[in-house]
Amino acid sequence: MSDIKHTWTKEEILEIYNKPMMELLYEAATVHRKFHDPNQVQVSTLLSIKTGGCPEDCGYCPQAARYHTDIEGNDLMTVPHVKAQALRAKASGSSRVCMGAAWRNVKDGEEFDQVLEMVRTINKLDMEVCCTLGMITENQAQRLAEAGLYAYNHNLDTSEDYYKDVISTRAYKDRLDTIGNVRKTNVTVCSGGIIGMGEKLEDRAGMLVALASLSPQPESVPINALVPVEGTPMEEIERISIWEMLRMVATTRIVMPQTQVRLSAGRTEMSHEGQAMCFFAGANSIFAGDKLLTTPNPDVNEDMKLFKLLGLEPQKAFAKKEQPESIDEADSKFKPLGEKPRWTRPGHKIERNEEAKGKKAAAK
Ligand code: SAM
Ligand code: DTB
Ligand code: SF4
Repeated sequence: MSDIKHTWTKEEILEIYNKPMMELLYEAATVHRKFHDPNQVQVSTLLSIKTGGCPEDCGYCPQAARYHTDIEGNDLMTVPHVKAQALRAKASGSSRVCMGAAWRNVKDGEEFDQVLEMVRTINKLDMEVCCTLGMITENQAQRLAEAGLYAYNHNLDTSEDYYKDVISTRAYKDRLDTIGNVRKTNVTVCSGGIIGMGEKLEDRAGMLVALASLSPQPESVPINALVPVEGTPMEEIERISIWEMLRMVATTRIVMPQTQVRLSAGRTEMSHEGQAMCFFAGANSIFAGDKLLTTPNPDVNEDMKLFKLLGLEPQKAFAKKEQPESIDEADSKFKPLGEKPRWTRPGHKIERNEEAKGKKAAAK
């Protein structure tokens, strides 16, 4: 762990990002082989356990209640429904289930208790369990850890600078605090971001500086390409090219050598050849299943065909870290504290977010 560099500057990262493509790919592939088996790819299945109606204003997100998108909102799923979906995912070769909820932050109470039960249930199926539920306190992270959570996903999404142009309802520091709370437990950290939101290359580098400076670095880093969804403030942004994705994946691999780099949103737009190049450049995880949270994802049979063609194998659950134990609620050391944490709400104005909200009113 000690020879991992945490003190990258934006300039150093940009120098890597802008290298001639063949040199960049070669360097990334070399780092990749030193730390990972290049033929193993971790497969996660996303499950939206609570969809839509979110109070936040994330400019990219179809689940924000204030924008006029036509996703179908849903209340929290039941535990048996989640179990059935997890079994399906396992049968299709997935080693991890990642449960997403359109929440700003977790609140102690019945719904969180239900999520804890989902975590216990999936862990008992011998699958890695990940949650992405918004901001959490240290006590909530401890309770998730006790239930048997393997990973918590909370993205920085972009650089601290550009973040102010994307979200006004929470601050970058809140995101870092949640990641810090997860780090106080034995749950692994999954944190990455989105490219193609109109940010500068400096912002991509800035996000990598922030992620790489975490000690330890996140165990997994999802790289999403923006999926522009009608009704969101970013609906008209043009999709990024595969070349930008490749550069981002390769640079992430070089600055975070031990991390699992995950191809996340945007894979429907990538050819098999493009994805193969990403695997060569150090991507070693994907989100599988015909849906991400609300938008389409490649068919799982297509993914398995591609794996076969490339001689890739889905990584077994708990190949990187041993399975956590699931402690029953009755034996829990961490009782709910009913805290009211002071997550910030900067409240600055983001013109395009305001406009998208206005469109909703006009459409009614
Ligand atoms: N509400 C929780 C939160 O924000 O942390 C969890 C769910 S949220 C949808 C998880 C992540 O999905 C976001 O941080 C963002 O990186 C990604 N995401 C959401 N909408 C996206 C889009 N249209 N394109 C690409 N990535 C997106
Ligand atoms: C992550 O970085 N990407 C996933 C997962 N973590 C939760 C979500 C992508 C969502 C894409 C838009 C949607 O389907 O709603
Ligand atoms: Fe809500 Fe998460 Fe979407 Fe932001 S990204 S609007 S917090 S669901």
